[in-house]
Amino acid sequence: MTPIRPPRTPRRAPWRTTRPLAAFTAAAALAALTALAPPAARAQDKKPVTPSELGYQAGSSPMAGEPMYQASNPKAPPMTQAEFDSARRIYFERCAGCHGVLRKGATGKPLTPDITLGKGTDYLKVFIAYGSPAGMPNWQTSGEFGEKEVDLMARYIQHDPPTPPEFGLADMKKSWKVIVPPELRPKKKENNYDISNIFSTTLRDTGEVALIDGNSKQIISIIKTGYAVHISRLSASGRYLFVIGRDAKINMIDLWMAKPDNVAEIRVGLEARSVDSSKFKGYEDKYAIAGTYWPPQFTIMKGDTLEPLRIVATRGMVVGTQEYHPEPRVAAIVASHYKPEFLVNVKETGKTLLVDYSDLDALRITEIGSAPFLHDGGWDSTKRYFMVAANNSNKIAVIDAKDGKLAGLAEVGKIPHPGRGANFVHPQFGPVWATGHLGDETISLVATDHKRKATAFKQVAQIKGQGGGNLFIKTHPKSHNLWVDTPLNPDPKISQSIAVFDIRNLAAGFKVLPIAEWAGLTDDGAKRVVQPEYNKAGDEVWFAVWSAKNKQSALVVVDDKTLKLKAVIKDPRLITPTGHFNVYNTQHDVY
Ligand code: DHE
Repeated sequence: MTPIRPPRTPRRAPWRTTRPLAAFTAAAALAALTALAPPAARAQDKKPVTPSELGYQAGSSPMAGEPMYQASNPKAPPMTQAEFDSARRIYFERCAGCHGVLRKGATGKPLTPDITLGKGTDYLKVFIAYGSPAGMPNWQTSGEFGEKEVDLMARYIQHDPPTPPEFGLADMKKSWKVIVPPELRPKKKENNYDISNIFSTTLRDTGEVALIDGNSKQIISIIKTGYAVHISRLSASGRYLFVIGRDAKINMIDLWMAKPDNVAEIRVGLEARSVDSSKFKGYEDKYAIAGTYWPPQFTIMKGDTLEPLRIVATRGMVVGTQEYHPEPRVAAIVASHYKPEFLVNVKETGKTLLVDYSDLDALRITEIGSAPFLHDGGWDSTKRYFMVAANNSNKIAVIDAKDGKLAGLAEVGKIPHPGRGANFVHPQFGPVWATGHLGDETISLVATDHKRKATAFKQVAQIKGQGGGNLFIKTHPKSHNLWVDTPLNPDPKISQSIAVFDIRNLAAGFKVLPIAEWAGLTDDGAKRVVQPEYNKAGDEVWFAVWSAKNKQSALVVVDDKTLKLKAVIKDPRLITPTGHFNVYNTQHDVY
């Protein structure tokens, strides 16, 4: 399953049975749905949830295949080991993204036995079958589950949640491989590529990255990486490329080799999304860091070999409520330019950890609470302020990396999703950083000049884009264009095109470029246009046209000045391209 597929779209699952929903009537469903949630939650349930928001959050977890201990609750309806294993697999593939690994609740509601046992099997079956206005998919009526699976899941969630295994130093070391030791690596660049203009393109469903020469637009090589690879980041020197998969596997690629390839790899957990490397003066390329969704922790590694050095758990108290959270996942990580620190954003607790790596034996961590759930973000133009989306709170938290404190908490639109955001100088408000939103069509501009006290770190303007379902937004210091994608919008016209604004006259609205159409793909299907990314010179913009695994995809390159098509890159090896990362811009945090 692709994580962004709207769950309400019927699709035949491998475990699906075809028997009709005999036992439930719509009236029974309604009664059960109304009664399941406590009154406060019911009020909140009225908030409409778009399929895009839902599908995006409810990504499949790679932990479905992990063996886990079956803890039977004697009060829960019995299950055989085979039933338990099958339900657990479905849970991790379909439910964990929203309800959490330990079922303590995240975007979805908690499903622990203290809540579910009192409801009973019949009751839960109705909920699973029909879904809820709060966003629970209608698993049976959409055709995703058969009656058998609904019954299985209703029984499963009354048992104690199985806990996936921890993943400590010994496990990491078992997975760690130094493929080419530092002393055997090139002493100088051994290829003729302009490596600062290489793009690392995620090939999501094949677990690979394509390295593409930004100048010739030719594929240099396709490199095997982790499962459902997520992002690429560069070392401070620009020599090493770090790629992380959803399965928490990190690949370290040496761009100096005659043909760039993996020189080290490691797994730092069972599920992950973020990786970076130290950038402060004197520590360039010295350390790498990766955060994991499971176990909830981050790991600091040697920058040239990925040898794991320090593992730090992120379990702890949630900001505000100060309740314990057992699985706060690590979201975006960035390396500070002001201090020898990593900024580690912890999703569920709503905290940014400033991790001082100058002494790994006496690790100092400054904890800054803002709001849940911290997800993605980027630097302001001065690289002093890290702007991170608290997506469940509709806020942007501004972390001051120089003074080590929260500089502001800006109210923005519904479910901000900036990627790394976009910095430009607004004709009226001065320097601003912009984010789009998954949940609405607005683009929020947050002022970042601390000297303009009245507006600093507040939303100063909102502009309207094509629609909701935005994931990434981009500009470049040399450009006056602002590019806004909408790959999760349910309307194919919108998900297959891009909006471009002229920053000098935002009030004039946007132009729409039909990127997917320009790609000239003949297959039908999704063709989502995703993630604008500039080349090093800042004069062309690259987009992925992301089709299904068995359909043709492409990369489309647009001339930033003329807004005309410049190139289409097609190759049978470009399967499910999603993100693409220009070496220079990623290395220097240019966006
Ligand atoms: Fe991402 C960044 C998590 C789904 C493409 N994604 C991130 C980051 C996090 C994250 C925490 C920030 C990393 C950092 O900066 O260190 N993404 C998640 C999820 O939990 C989620 C919602 C569901 C899931 O199961 O993974 C999710 N992400 C997606 C997608 O469906 C996308 C579009 C395609 C894919 O690869 O699955 C996708 N995410 C990306 C990209 C970035 C990213 C391209 C980097 C953006 C950048 O400009 O840096």
